Amino acid sequence: MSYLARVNAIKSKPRLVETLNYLDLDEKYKNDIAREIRESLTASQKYIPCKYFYDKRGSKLFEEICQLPEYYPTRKEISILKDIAPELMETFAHKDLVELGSGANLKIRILLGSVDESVRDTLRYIPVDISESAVIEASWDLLERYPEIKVLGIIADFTSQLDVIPTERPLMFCLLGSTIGNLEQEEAIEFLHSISANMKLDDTLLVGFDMVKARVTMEAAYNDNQGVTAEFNKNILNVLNNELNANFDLSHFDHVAFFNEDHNRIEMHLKANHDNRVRLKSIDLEIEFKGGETIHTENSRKFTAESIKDLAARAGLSIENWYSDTGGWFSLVVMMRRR
Ligand code: AVJ
Repeated sequence: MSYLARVNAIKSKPRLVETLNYLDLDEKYKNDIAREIRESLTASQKYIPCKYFYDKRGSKLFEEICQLPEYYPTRKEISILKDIAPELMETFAHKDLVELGSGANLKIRILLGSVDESVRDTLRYIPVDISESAVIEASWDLLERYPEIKVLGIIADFTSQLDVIPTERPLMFCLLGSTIGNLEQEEAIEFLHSISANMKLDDTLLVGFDMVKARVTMEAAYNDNQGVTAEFNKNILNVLNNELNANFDLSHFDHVAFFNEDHNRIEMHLKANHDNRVRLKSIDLEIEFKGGETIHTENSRKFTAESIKDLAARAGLSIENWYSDTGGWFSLVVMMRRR
């Protein structure tokens, strides 16, 4: 079914969906992107905030990345989730499952699939994502599988719009896929802090962390043989072409990804392969690129047990449970608000 058909199908089935909300953040989004891109492309190290990867095509490409043989994080996280789902969901009746940066709903399906239909009947799933297509398709797909569940889809930038999430019911926040790794240390602390400020004492927060491991393994995950990650990276220029009426020529930029040891992070860049000039018509901006110059498009931080404990402590969270695969490549950590 086409995307639009799905949207209409959902709208015509209010019985299935308590409220599938489309928060009208369009205006705000337009202001944000104009302001942010003006600032980011005129900085001395040019950059583009990585949330702009996720238009419809970008979200699809990321789904493809998750299937790549080199991209281990999704597979590792899913294998851990399968093991721990029954334990995590044991006392979950009548709660909300809030997924920040939901994308596709594969992981949530593992959690929901581990409980009885009678329990699912009492649950509500709240996917929060900046990508409208991701929220709608994930919600629709979930409702097809589990018509008894309630879904409240929220299209929002969860790093700055946490306040739009209803928190009156008991809940578990999920921040999976090492999404937290996109934030710098101070941003991550502040973000986790704001989540904990929205948590009641019995609420939980499940966070997925990709761990530091052999450099070759990490670098291969961001330099796949089929070039899907390269396409994903370059697509961010398409997003600017579409949103800001820009004229980036994608063939003028090359995908670069490497592990930066000083910061324990994979960095992705787009490297100009010769001098070129780009015009962003909507914001009346012209940018020059020297051959070899890069646009920094993403940080994906990798963690250690120490750095996770430090992060939780500084965000006012206590660690309740810790789950890893046998190789220690990925960790799922259950946190609660510190009393
Ligand atoms: C969705 C942010 C967790 O950092 O690994 C995948 C995004 N970028 N390949 C990650 C991503 C390049 C991904 N996160």
